[in-house]
Amino acid sequence: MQPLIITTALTGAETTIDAQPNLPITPSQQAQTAKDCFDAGSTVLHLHVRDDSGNPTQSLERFSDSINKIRTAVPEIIIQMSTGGAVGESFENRMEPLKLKPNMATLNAGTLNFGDEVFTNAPADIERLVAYFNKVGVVPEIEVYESGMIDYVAKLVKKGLITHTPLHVQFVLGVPGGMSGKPKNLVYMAEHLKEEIPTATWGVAGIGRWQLPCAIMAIVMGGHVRVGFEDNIFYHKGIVAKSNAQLVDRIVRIATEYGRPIATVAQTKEILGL
Ligand code: KMH
Ligand code: ZN
Repeated sequence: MQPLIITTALTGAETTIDAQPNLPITPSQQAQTAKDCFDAGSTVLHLHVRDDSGNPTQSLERFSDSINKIRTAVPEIIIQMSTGGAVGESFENRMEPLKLKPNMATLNAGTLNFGDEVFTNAPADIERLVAYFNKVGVVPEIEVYESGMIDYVAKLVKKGLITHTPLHVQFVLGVPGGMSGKPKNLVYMAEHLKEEIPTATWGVAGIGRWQLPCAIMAIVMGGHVRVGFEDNIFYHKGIVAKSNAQLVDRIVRIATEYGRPIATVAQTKEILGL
């Protein structure tokens, strides 16, 4: 089995400081969190940023501030920028931070209900984004919320529009309105991906109460794991986690007990083709 890549989605766009008082918001807080999570064993940072009021933003300047501080604190960490942003953000704004040429960025593979809102990713916008990724030379991580999105991505691969190999797919399971993180769903998604894009690697971001069970399954199944306050704010039911690093620590302990090694930066780059 491949070494386990642990991604930390440290801030997100939806989590509030009221719900999770330890949410890193400022560039300095994000840099400290990046260092703590890297020291704990996480080699990839899934990055959203906030403005001074704590609201989600796709501002180039704010991304630049955060990335500069993160790079100073922990130069080795792989930064994966969000092009998903917050629900309702315009596609133009969502694409904006790619100008900073991150190591990697997310590419959301379709539209779904997202709580009471709609997270819109129209085919024309996705294909525009794919072309931009290719032009700027950013490696995509494909965010997939249900199985039809795998078929759509496979079509883009077959058409030669998505060219990066091995393609890395993140199953995001448990969004209210999307596919849940039940074990049978994850097994199905992994098998379906294998049929459609045999060379692809995958990770799973379980939302809310699905974070831990999905992570444990991925450790056993040979997938990779995403944890962090973007997806889940709790350590146990009703107990708010102390830090993102606490969630990383738990995954490292479980994987180590199971006998799956944690990926180093070099191994992460090799697996992701960075
Ligand atoms: N905030 C979600 C609506 C991504 O980062 O690419 C979308 C999201 C996906 O977080
Ligand atoms: Zn995100």
